[in-house]
Order: sequence, then structure tokens, then C-alpha cells
Amino acid sequence: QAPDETTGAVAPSRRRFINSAALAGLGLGVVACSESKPAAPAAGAAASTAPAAAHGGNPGHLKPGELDSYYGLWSGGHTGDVRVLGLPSGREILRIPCFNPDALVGWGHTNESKKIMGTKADGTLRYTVADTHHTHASYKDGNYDGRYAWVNDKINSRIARIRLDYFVCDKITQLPNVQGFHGIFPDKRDPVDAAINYTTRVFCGAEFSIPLPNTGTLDDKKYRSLFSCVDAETMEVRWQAMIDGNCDLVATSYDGKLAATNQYNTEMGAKYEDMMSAERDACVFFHIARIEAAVKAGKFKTFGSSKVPVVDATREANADPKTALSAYVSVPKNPHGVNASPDQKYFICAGKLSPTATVIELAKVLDWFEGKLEKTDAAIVAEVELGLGPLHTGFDGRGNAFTTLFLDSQVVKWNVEKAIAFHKGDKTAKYVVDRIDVQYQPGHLNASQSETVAADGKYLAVGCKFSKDRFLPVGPLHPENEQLIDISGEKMVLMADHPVRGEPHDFIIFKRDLLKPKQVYALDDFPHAVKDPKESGVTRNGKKVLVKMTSQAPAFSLREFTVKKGDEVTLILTNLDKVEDLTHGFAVPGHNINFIVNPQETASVTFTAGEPGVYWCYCTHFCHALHLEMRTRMVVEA
Ligand code: K7E
Ligand code: RUQ
Ligand code: CUA
Ligand code: CA
Repeated sequence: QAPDETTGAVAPSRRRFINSAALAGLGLGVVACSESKPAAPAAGAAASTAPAAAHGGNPGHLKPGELDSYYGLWSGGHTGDVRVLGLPSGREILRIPCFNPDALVGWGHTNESKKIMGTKADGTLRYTVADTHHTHASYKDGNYDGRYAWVNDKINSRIARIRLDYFVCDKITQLPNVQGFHGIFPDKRDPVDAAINYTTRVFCGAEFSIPLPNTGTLDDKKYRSLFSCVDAETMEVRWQAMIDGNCDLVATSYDGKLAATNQYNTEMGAKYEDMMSAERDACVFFHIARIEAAVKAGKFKTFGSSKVPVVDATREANADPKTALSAYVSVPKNPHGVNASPDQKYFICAGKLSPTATVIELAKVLDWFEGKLEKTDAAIVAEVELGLGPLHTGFDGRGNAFTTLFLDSQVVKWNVEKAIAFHKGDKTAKYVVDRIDVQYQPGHLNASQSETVAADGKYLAVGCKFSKDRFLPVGPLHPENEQLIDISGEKMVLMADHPVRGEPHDFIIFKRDLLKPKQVYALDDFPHAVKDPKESGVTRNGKKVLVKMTSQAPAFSLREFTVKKGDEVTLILTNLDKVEDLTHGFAVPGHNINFIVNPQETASVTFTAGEPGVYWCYCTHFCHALHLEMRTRMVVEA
């Protein structure tokens, strides 16, 4: 029964699909399938447990003062932020708050950040919880162009955009009529205008089907999922597509023509037993140009109060390839993850409950849309066995793919063209190149530059969901373990463990020279900037009081200011310091106020003046030898 790991040849067996019993174990984070773990690998594909001593020319350790060669953008999971890591060191350099308040920068406290996050009628934040999974950046000519990154919030179906010049979130959009917004991917070219060689749209998949309109019915036959297209610049939802089944992760083709989402619930079940009842699920491909033509031609519906056009991309309505908006390619049992290979030719779906990866050739999907391919499934060029619980796939740009095996706690390196040859019938094609044990239960992985035409095959990061014994025990909550693997050689070499605060999912790794961040703001970036200390002062309009102030180390422009109890105070602070790294903070005791202003930044807060008295407002961000002395007094009169 043991699979020949060299060829990947496996007799169909209990390894073929994971049964419900194994799944129960999955929920406990236990390798429930140890009984059916792969047999000892054959020579040539031995699990790499080689010590990290051999770095294969990729030094993971940086000396003090040395800079990393790659940026990593990591989603923060339910901390609702995006983290910036330097690689190969694994050092966390920044957290970019997006969906949740952040006490360091005052995100969710300043008026500017509240406006981006969204407030209720009473001015309080609409949401203070989030769950980010996937972060991807804007493209030009198939590589990152350093303009934007996007990240999803699964809980409240929001998409946030990050400006990569300042590393700040500048817009958040909530998708209408969806729940469980999960996968996200920017397009890489325009589907129609070949001159537009950069990202103009971001595609978003909704994982949970809901009643449309949401009447609250338990009749799950009436539930639907929508695939959404968001404009990269305006961040408005351009259109949505109603599908059969659900969405999970999203991928886009390099020619801009296709976007796709893998589906694990083609059964449209409401219970997990139902969701895993079919032998095959699917990957849905969207013909973007046709969808946008249909929207233009008025062939859409809208739901509820949303004005967003919704096209019909269900199977039944799209049976004729020549007019179809969507194509459903079948993929074995509850696939998770769909990734575009850097040679621009394939999308790869990992099987999750099937130990396989399915390779779909994009040219053939386009052939089907032209009526030149009889069945959508004829676009499948390989479906090969990899190991238990395959989830996500990365690439080295040399024809190899790397797939996480959640249940096997491994990363498997495999050659895509050899897998295709094997699938075609060449049973001597050794497509599995290497395996390495990871610690433990990996979800996402990504290689340096993996999702670009410039995949460079140097580093691979693996997001291990369980760290167990890898770090000093700190009580019940364990960090995640982001492991770094050297993939520059034939065999993978484990380089380092990095503990990270829970709970990142996905990440991208790219060369540092693709970004040119600005480290000082421009005063003109802020319409309310107090450009001259002489503009400082207090102006009153009834109960509303405006306080304008500037900061220049080691002083605020106002030595004191006076307001009255019950006033609605809006305080605008501009940091006139121009020196890089010279950030000031501003805290008001007893009023729940603290925020920072970076060099040349303006921020404002609004609060109600409390009990009469003197309040020492002070700088919270160390800025100067006289940082402790950098204060002002707020006097509240009765
Ligand atoms: Cu696999 Cu949300 Cu990308 Cu997590 S999903 S691992
Ligand atoms: S003071 S350097 Cu509280 Cu010791 Cu900060
Ligand atoms: Cu200004 Cu510390
Ligand atoms: Ca299923």
C-alpha cells in the first residue's frame, strides 16, 4: 500500500481520501492520520532533516546593522493588522493597523483613522474585530510595483488597502451581500486593454453562502455566494458574480483574462458532513471581459439596498462556452488554495481532503471559452498525489512547486512538468523532488517572489499553525511558527524558526528594491495641517472647541490651553519636525487619548472635556533628551 514517493505512484487506497474520522482529529490539531502516514521515502526523496548548518549560500543570520534583502507582508489574522517582516532575518519591523484599533499609533482613535475604518451615527467605530487572512500587492508587468497591498477581513467582509509608500491603510470597503470574504487577489493586467499592464481590479471570494436576499431562512437551497470585483483605485465594488457552490481562495492569470476561485462546497451544504459528501468539488474560472460586457449591457440584478450589479455565473446559465461568463473545472474533494505558476501557464489547486494537487492549464480553459475544448475538465493536465492534507502552493521559478501538507506536517517539492508527464502516462516521471518536515501543521507557504514572473527560488516561508515545543513555554497560548527554508538547492534546508503573534495566514515575500518607501510625510498630504506654529490656538463655536497645535522637539506650540467642562474638543496636531524617525506622541490623561504624529504628519482627535482641573498632556513617543519635559497643560474650567 505504501506509495512510491519517488514516482508518486500510489495504489488507490485509504490514503486516497481522508475520512470523517480523520477530519474530527483535524479540528483538534492532531495528526489523526498517523496510522496512514507515508512510508519511509525511497532514496532520492528522503525527508530533509539536514541541519541548518548548510545554508546553501543563503545566510539567514544578519550581523547587527545589516539590512534584510526581502520584505515580507504577513496578514495578522484576528489582530486585524498586516505585519512587515524582514527576510531572511524574520525580524518584525512594523505592524500596519487596518481593521482593529491600535494603541501605538492611535489607529481607531484619531479622526482620520476612524473615517477610514468607518463609524456609526454616534461616531464610535462600526467594528473593532476583524480576521485578516490574505494579503497581496499590486502588479505591473507581472511583478510587484510597490503601489498598494490589499488584505481581507473575513468577519465583516471588508477589504483594506495599504499604501506602500507610507505603509498605512488608506481605504476600507465593505462588500455587500456576502459573508466569510476569504480569498483575495489583484489582477495583473487589464482583460481588454492590452496597454494597461498593471493592477486595476481586486477579486474577492465569499466563502459562506447566505440567503439572497438575507431573509434568515434555514433553507440552504436558497443560499448563494458572490464573487466580487473591487476597483483598485476607487475601492468601490464594480460588480459581483453569483455562482453555484462557494468561493475560497482566489488566483488571477498573468494575461488579465481569467480569475478563479477554488470551491470546497459545491454541495452547497450547511453542515460539514454535507460539505464533504461529493467526490469532486471545483475551481470556477471567470471570464472577466465577458462579465464586464454583460454588466455594460445591463444583464444583471441587484440585491437589497446594494446598487452593485450582480451577473449570473451559475452553471446552468453558462452552459454555452461561447457566451459563458464562468467555467467550472472539477477538483477532488474540498480543495483549498489555488495558485498561479510563475511561468504563467497553470493554476494549481491543492486537494486538502484529497492527497492530490490538480494542475489546470489556462490556455485550455480559454480554449473552452472559445468552444475549442469539449469539456472543462479537459483543461486538467495533471492530478498527482503529494501527501496528506495539501493546502497551499508556492514556486521557485525553475519549474518546481512547493505544497504544504497539513496532516503530514511537511512541505513537498515537486516538479510541475514531470507531474504532467506522469499524469499523461509516463510512470517513470519522478515528480516528487524532496520532502521536509516542518513544525507543525503548515497552512500557507510562499517563496520569495513566488507569485510573480520574477520568482527567484531563494527562500520559502512556511506558516506553521502549531508551534508546540519549538519555543519557551508561555502558558496556554502558543505563538505560530513561521519557518524559513532555503530552497536555492535541490534539497530544502530548514534555516530558522520565527515565533509570531497569532495568527497570520498568508504572506508575500519580495525583493526590497521593489519598494521606495517615504520616511517623512509631506505637510500637503493633510488638508488640516497646521503649517505654522503661529496658527496655533483655541477657537470656539458654541460648545465646539478647535485646538490647533504643532510639535517640534522638545515642545508643543501651546504651553497651555483652556476649554470648558462638557466641550466637544477637536485637537489638531501637526508634527513640524522633518527629521526622519522623529515621531511625537500626544496623550491626555483621563480622556482616553493617545496618538502619534510622524515627521510632517497631521492627526486630530475629538473628545469631551471632563471634570474641571489641570491635565498634563505629554509626549508619549521618545523624541529628544527633553522628551519627558515635552508637555502642555489642558485646563478644564467649570
Ligand atoms: Cu489556508 Cu484563510 Cu489562506 Cu488560513 S486560509 S492557512
Ligand atoms: S523613562 S527612557 Cu520612563 Cu526611564 Cu523612558
Ligand atoms: Cu516629543 Cu517625546
Ligand atoms: Ca465538498
